[in-house]
Amino acid sequence: MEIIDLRSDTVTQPTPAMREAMAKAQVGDDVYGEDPTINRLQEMAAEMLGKEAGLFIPSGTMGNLAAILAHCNRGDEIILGHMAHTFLYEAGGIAAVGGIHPRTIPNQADGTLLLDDIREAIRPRDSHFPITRLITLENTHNRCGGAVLSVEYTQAVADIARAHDLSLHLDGARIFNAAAALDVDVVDLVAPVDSITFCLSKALCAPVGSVLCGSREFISRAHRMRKQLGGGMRQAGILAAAGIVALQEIVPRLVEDHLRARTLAQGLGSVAGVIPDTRQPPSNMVYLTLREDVSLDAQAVAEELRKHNVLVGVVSKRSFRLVTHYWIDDKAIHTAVEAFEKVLENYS
Ligand code: TLP
Repeated sequence: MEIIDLRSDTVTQPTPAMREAMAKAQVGDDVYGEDPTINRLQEMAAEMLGKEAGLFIPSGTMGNLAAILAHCNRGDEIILGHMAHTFLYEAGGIAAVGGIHPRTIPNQADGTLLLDDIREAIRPRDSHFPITRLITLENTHNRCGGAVLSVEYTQAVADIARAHDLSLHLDGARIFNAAAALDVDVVDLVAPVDSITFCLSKALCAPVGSVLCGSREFISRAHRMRKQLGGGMRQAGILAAAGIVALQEIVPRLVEDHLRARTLAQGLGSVAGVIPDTRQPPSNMVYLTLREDVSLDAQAVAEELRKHNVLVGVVSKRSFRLVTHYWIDDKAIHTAVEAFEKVLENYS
């Protein structure tokens, strides 16, 4: 029986075209800069994002960490949202490894940080305080429902950064989803930021990897950080080959996942017992909450759904995240909604 795995887009398996490209990939030692497939992926990624250079990195977590280490010195402070992936889900790496002080300010429901909150969080130069060095945004914003930050908003934050001599990093794990949702050129969306990490291994279906992009000078600093973190790989062109296919073949179809997320939210909106956060999810994520009269908690509902071969992410005691991706078709959406109906009819 086919499993419908909506826990994340990280669960995506490589496509047949990716497996073929991986099998045929030309490889070399990337620590010597001699892997032609990695070099090609890095050039393609940088060009697609309008940045000078790119760096293939094993994961999104390491991409953000290498970027932040390349921007900051020990004891510096970065400003980021309290719901940022880097703050919540990256094992405290910036503090543990980098000695970097996270200054969180509230994320709004739409994933933004209030511009006044950012301005207020910037420290005056005074020896009592850490030095504010960097602002980090996330687009799309995972814990804010897959929310999408606009070009104008990103530019407004960049203007503040410039005015205070700070840098701006973007956790753009799903930046191509953001560009598809806004129907804008991704180059315009990331033009205001100094650095961006995006992931090949989420909505883009590749098995491994992220690419960090920025100026040539920044990437050469990040290259050293990647090495320090143990992320220098050897014949990893086998992985980069899948990334190239992802950029060529998966990026153009992401809007399909967003349409299916809407169909899913609308379907779940008619199921007694759950309330989708919105029936118009901004990208490929559907967040929903159990109604108060449902006697099971989210974990128990997830276990019941598993019996119907539907896997969902449990976010809290009474809420879920469902993520659409390449391997979720219309039939899977229908089956998932039916499974929620069957499970909840007995408990609400
Ligand atoms: N997100 C994962 C989990 O860690 C929550 C998921 O299932 O969504 N930035 C963002 C915005 C992310 O969503 C993730 C992964 C990362 C960075 C980290 O990427 P990896 O897992 O490659 O280290």
